[in-house]
Amino acid sequence: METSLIILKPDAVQRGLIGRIISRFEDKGLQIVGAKIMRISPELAAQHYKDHIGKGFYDGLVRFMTSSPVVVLAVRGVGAIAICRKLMGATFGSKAEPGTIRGDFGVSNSFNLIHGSDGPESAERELALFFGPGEVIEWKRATEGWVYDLSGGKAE
Ligand code: IDP
Ligand code: MG
Repeated sequence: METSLIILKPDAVQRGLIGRIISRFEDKGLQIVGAKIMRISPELAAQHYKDHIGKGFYDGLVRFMTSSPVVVLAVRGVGAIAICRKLMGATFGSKAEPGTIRGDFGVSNSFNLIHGSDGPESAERELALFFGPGEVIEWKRATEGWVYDLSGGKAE
């Protein structure tokens, strides 16, 4: 099982898309194991986006991410990190395919609704930035055996 750090960005929250976006992950069969609404501080935004420091869009990105509340999620499943990125679609709303979150709900390249970890190391780093001890909950889904084929002893 993998866990991805997902952020519903300020535009998603302001536009009333929280429920519809979370539904994309639930509909797919992924499990929500952490969730909260919060305001990102400039310091946290800088840590989260440290790889983008110095890029032309960086200052605007930090202003955007700190401008209004976000919803952060920990989303779990087999291969969840790559599955979440696929559900999100390409970075720019103008390019993202229909059927993806960015493709269906937005047109902007900077206000692109959602963040998702891009690999196992960044997921681990980002989850630790946004969730404290005990905030990611281990819970057993009653439907697990219908989401995954567990007959072989592991989730298929
Ligand atoms: P990702 O969110 O798809 O992983 P990254 O390249 O990691 O994309 O960029 C982080 C965020 O920075 C993007 O989601 C977007 O909000 C913003 N961003 C990236 N490139 C640009 C750009 O060229 N113009 C404006 N904003 C950008
Ligand atoms: Mg990225």
